[in-house]
Amino acid sequence: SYPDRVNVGVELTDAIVETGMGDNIALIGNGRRRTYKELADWTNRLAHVLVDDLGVRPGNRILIRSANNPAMVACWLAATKAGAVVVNTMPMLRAAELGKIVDKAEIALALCDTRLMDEMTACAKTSKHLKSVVGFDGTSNHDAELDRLALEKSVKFEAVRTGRDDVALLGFTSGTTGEPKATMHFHRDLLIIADGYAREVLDVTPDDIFVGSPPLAFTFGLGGLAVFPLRFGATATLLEDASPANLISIIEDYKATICFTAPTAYRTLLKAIDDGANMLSLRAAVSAGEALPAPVYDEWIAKTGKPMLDGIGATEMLHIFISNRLDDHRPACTGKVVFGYEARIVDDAGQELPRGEIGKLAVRGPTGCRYLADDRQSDYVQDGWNLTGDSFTMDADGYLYFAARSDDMIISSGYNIAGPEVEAALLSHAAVMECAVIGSPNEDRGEIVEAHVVLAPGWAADDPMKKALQDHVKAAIAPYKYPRSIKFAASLPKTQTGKIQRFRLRD
Ligand code: 3SK
Repeated sequence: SYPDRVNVGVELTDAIVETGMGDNIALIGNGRRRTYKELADWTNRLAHVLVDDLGVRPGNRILIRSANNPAMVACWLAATKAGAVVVNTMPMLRAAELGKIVDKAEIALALCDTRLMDEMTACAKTSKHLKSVVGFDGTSNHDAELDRLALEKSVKFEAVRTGRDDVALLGFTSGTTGEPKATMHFHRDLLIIADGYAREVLDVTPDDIFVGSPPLAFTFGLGGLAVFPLRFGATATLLEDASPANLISIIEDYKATICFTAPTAYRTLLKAIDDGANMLSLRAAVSAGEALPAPVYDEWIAKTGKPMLDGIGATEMLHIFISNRLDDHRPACTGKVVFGYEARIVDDAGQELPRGEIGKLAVRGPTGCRYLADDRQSDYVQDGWNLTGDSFTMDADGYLYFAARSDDMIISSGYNIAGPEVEAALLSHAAVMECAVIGSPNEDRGEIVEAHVVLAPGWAADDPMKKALQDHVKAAIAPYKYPRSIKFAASLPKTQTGKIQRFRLRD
């Protein structure tokens, strides 16, 4: 239980200083280390700018656009201290994708790393909501408007006394249709994921050093790379370039103890171990975002002897709600519910199925789905149970085993990609007459985006055309969504009413 008035921005900074951990290193990134005291001061100065200069008031929504770096964390914490509701966004998003988020959340102010301004200002030009875009220096050299304003401010800031059930964060997810949905999360939710999952499953201490690849804009990354370390006076290392090579060198250089990433990256880490890399500082390798293949788990255990913890989370639930444990982990198993959560396996009518039978996963607990103004709320939450869109089985002892995604979402290297959004991008190319996008199983990435394309007359179905279509998609939407596989077809399978039968393409 938390007090009625609690501000998660304060809990992760000033409150840590007050417990005597002010000199602990909070953040490492862009070649600099920041203590908790420095982070508290930095975020207080920024909060002053937001309130005094930019007119931010409690409940205002602020978009942050950045790669993972200390400045992004500082902006997020400062906005939270000012009582704002934050929408963190990925650096790869294009103006049109940012525009959908800005419109949905009715955002008037964006804080943007100056290196990523182009798409943000392009978005502002066409948006009726976005009134101002203020640049910050993601390299932490304090060489942008927000930083210059902050330098003149006091390091003392009276944070807004937000209610524990006030919304602090809007986590965006694109859903199966590509139409973004915003999930509302309270101040207390952000504390609960740390005091639940991070405390119970990871047993975090101030000596821990976190590292990982998920973007802070994805609640998997925000939890694993900011909330969890900062809740316990531990250290977060933030990588703008989270390529496996970089991840490996950070683990080795800083002797990281907890890693958050997806199975694809763990495969690369395993190859690096063969080449002499030392991963033995990691006391927990957290894998989520897609199901962890048993061979990856087995190889990790064989090569490191350290736990690899598969878990499942969802933006709707904020973070991981089913997980293996440090002293109880097994291959091809997602583990048991995290403290405070319940799970059951149900049929299409919502009736609980006997243990061992495959059905829909239904969960409930202290965090849960609250979509912002969205009819899809009643699809996700039924009778108080959250339906995550995954099919699972549960054994007699409560261990849960993933079977499949129940919906059309493509999950590739931990990214959730909505097929219809890729289809829309392909269809905007003159050569494409019809197309259907599916997820195709792939050993390295879990799934890859595969496009089945019917070309308009006169266009050649050859490799240069594939490349042209891939480049076209990369330019239209976030590049990671591009179809790695393109298959040309004379026609697509359809129902009598003309609906494309994607399941036949999958088969
Ligand atoms: O896999 C996901 O979608 C997820 C979302 C939020 C937090 C954690 C995870 C694994």
